[in-house]
Amino acid sequence: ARSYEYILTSKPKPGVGQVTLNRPKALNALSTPLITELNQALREFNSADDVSVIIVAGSERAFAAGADIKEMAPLTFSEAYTKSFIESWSDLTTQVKKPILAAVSGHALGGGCELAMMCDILYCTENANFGQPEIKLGTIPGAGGSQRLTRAIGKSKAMELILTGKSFSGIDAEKWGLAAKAFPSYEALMEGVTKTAETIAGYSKVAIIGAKEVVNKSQELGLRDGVEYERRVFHSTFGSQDQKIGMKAFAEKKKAEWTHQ
Ligand code: CO8
Repeated sequence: ARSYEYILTSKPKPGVGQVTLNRPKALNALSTPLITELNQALREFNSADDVSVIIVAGSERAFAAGADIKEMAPLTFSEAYTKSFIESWSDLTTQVKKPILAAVSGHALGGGCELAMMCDILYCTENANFGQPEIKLGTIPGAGGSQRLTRAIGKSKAMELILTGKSFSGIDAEKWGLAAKAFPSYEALMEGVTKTAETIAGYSKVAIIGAKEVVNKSQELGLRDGVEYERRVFHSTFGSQDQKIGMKAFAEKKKAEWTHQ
């Protein structure tokens, strides 16, 4: 595998690629070089035939403590605007077709919280520390936090969190529906996320990618257009080999052997 400075990559299970943010001295603060490496690793997993699902994790202490404040501090408006500062962070949501599971332990603040919310399934520990504290720095969320947090937990709560900069726990994140599940420990989190990734990777890649695509469309389209979009993709699955294989295996009471075609 390629070697990176700020991230680690691994394949913990068949069909599963993992990126672990690894800049411990800065609590995984998301500097431009780190994001560049993350995007590179995600692109490689996205095109790798032996990967169906991707995990993005941090350390036990920090998923990511935000954008790199020291890098941002001297940035001028014209630099930020003309160079589209932060835009490449969204590569995760625009370039990667395979599901991405976030494993959040410790701090997920500012851009760290936003990165976790860009992922397709968010798992965390009960005492994970989420928040959008940008207001304390004289700025506002810049990587989708105001949009994704509001869609996930509703306007009043999101407004309160973004205007006060207060953090919230993994228990809250689960209760409010931001996280799919909060686990009691870091070990349980990593075991749980890996197990879900393995389950998903056991299905047809064609169906996995279709399912992710249609669920994400629900965030963009109105209900009528969304349902129609879903139906078109559903229809198109009948053009795959795996739909035939899956339904034949069911009728014969056998395990489906996917071709991913
Ligand atoms: N950027 C750069 N360095 C950081 C960051 C960060 N976001 N977070 C932590 N670090 C560094 C610290 O400076 C420290 O370095 P050093 O040892 O050299 O002093 C090291 O990591 C360890 O941190 P602490 O000593 O502070 O550790 P504590 O356990 O005492 O505290 C906290 C942990 C509470 C997480 C604390 O570090 C903290 O408050 N960090 C900043 C959190 C924050 O405000 N994040 C939001 C940043 S803004 C943002 O993400 C905007 C994203 C959207 C982009 C919009 C652009 C306009």
